[in-house]
Amino acid sequence: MKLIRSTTDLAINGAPPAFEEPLHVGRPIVGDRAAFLDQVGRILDNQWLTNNGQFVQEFERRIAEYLGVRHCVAMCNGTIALEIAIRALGLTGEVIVPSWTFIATAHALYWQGITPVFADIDPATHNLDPDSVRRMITPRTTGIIGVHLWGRAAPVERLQAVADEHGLKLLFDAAHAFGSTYRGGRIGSFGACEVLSFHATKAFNTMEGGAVVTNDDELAETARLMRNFGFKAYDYVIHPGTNGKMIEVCAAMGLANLDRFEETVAMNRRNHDTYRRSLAGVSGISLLDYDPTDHNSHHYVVVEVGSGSALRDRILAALHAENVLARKYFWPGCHRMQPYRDLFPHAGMMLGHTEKVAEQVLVLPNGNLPTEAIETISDVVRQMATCAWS
Ligand code: T4K
Repeated sequence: MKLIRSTTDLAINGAPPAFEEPLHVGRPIVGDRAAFLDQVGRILDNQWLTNNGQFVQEFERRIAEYLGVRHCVAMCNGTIALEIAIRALGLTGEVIVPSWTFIATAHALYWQGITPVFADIDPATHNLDPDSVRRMITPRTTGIIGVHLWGRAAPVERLQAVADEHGLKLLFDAAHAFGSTYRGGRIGSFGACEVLSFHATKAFNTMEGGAVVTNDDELAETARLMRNFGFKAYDYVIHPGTNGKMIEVCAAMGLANLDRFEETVAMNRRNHDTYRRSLAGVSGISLLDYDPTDHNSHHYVVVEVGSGSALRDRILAALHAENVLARKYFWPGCHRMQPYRDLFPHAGMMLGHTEKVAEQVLVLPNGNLPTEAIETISDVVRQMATCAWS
């Protein structure tokens, strides 16, 4: 990425863009490239490319050990892992989820004929509000999916209490939360199970990948069967299933990235500090805080723009003109996307915080960025915000 000018003039005013190449949110981190390439060579030599090969087994062992959980069942992506977890837990009817999440959380249910019912969030953390969850329970409700959004733990105990009171299953979409902790314990052991995504855009990636992690032996065994067509042994199928397997090359990428994960987190945290310093005191702009008492990969740089969508969208346009491809994840909220928009045309009335947050959020690039790039990005935000308020 080449910085081609400072931002005294904005590209939206006809100046050239600040960056020659686009800066992306979600640029993949490649850990130990040499180790990865070496492992790919071994995979080709082994002539064993998928179907529970030695790299997948080693990956599962290392992830389970890292998370302090009994089982890691690796999958081809986080969405299939969610679908398998939902099916393995026997969810039916309605399941309560936040609308303020990536669309996969809702689709994993709908794809299986289950209705996702959207509950509101706490605007301070962007995570599910257990009181709103309670209001959405009907006789058809069978479960709750909490999402640890931006890697910050959902209110685990309060959601568990709601689930217990009503005899519901609770699982967590931990797609953002690899390496996060909650009250000192690693995310991975909460609820009946937790589901990880190792997509290329995540802090820890296997290119494509995901996993169901759990301390429940029976659930893990069911998930293992389901990800491999229900095969128990050669020519012996004992369960309905699909193809959810992780391939060897993805596991090798994961192993190479796991060895460098703490470096990735340290880099993200430094970047976060730089953003915080650079954006300090800018009227109407605030960086969403991570809980300082818990560990977080600091992967997502989430800015909230105080005066709502008009200014947020102008800042976004200015950043895009500078070749900074900031995102407004997860605007407009799942409830405003199809098929849910038609299914629940009035859902917004129950989702006041979600609707407000969706108009405010801007996600900025993180990862392998020089300090000057972060300062330039922050300058663009500052100039646009200052113009708006003066
Ligand atoms: N639950 C939650 C809460 C999730 O956030 C996700 C996924 C899931 C479940 C499902 O897990 P997976 O089935 O995906 O494992 C991206 C990711 O595709 C998605 O994995 C992720 N969440 C979501 C938050 O972000 P898009 O539609 O924004 O992707 P896209 O193609 O626009 O790429 C994002 C940015 O990253 C772009 O600016 C380009 C850049 N990029 C992307 C890739 C793939 C690169 O620079 N290099 C790359 O290789 O969904």
